[in-house]
Amino acid sequence: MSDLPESCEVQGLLIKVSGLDNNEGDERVKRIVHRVVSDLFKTIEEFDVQPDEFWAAMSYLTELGQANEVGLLVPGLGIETFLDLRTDQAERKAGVEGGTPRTIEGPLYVAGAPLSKREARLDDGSEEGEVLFMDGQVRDVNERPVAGAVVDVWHANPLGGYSFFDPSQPKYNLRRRIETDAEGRYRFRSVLPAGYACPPEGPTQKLLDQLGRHGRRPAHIHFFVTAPGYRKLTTQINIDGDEYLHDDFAFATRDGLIPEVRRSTDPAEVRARGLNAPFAEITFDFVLHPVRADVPNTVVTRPHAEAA
Ligand code: MBD
Ligand code: FE
Repeated sequence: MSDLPESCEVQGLLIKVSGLDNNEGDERVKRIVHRVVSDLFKTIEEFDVQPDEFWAAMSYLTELGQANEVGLLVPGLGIETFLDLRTDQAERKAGVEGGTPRTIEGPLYVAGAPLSKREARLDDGSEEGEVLFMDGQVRDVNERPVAGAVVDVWHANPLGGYSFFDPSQPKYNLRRRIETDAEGRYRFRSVLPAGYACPPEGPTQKLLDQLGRHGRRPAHIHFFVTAPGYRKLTTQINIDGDEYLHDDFAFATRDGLIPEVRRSTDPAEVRARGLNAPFAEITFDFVLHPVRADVPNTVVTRPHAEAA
């Protein structure tokens, strides 16, 4: 590898590129741009990247944005998990321990889902799939129930598609916000999701193919759990038994997030629920930390769609 990136000429170029020779602008942005562009120059040098390879990469980024898949490639490259690991580490350093593990938000949250007290039904009866009853309690790390917490839940349908992003689904299908009762309890009825697969013709899968990787996620259910005075929890549960449970392209599976799925096949129980086929039940409690002034908060600001 040549030392061109280290030469006076290129070092001077990098200083000017990142505005480090002027007194305007934002100091942090300048330093980060300097680092990122320097590292890119070194990468180009080390791999002897040719101009047409470089422009293929730029076309790729353009395509990624145009396909609205930036939020899909980020978890696929483990970057969203890395951000979580850094938050975990900051909490550990501050002695914030225990509680429900966090895991990534992913790109498919839609804000503004219908809000109800204590319980909800997430589907409108049009989904063909195994019925799921899920319930649990929101508590704090001192075992106290958290009344008035909001459990914001979203998941895919039995075909692996998310409402809004899959326009064939009803508005806010499989998306609800449920406020916990005086004992911190919530419950909902839904249908078991299937795992997600990256769009096979999209730019994310195109890169994964070149890495010899699949773009599949195990079946999962997402949650934001919030309550005044508590740190926001962003997490997911996985549906046990999925073949991708420990082979998630988005690296979101964590210990403590794989609850038991109870199967009810007893005809009397099935009838008592007003159903005509066996159903699944999951109980999962969420444990929150009280707010702390000395650790960065866990509310992540990022763009979210809102269903029209
Ligand atoms: C998903 O459903 C998801 O949760 C993530 C992280 C990436 C792609 C699809
Ligand atoms: Fe998801």
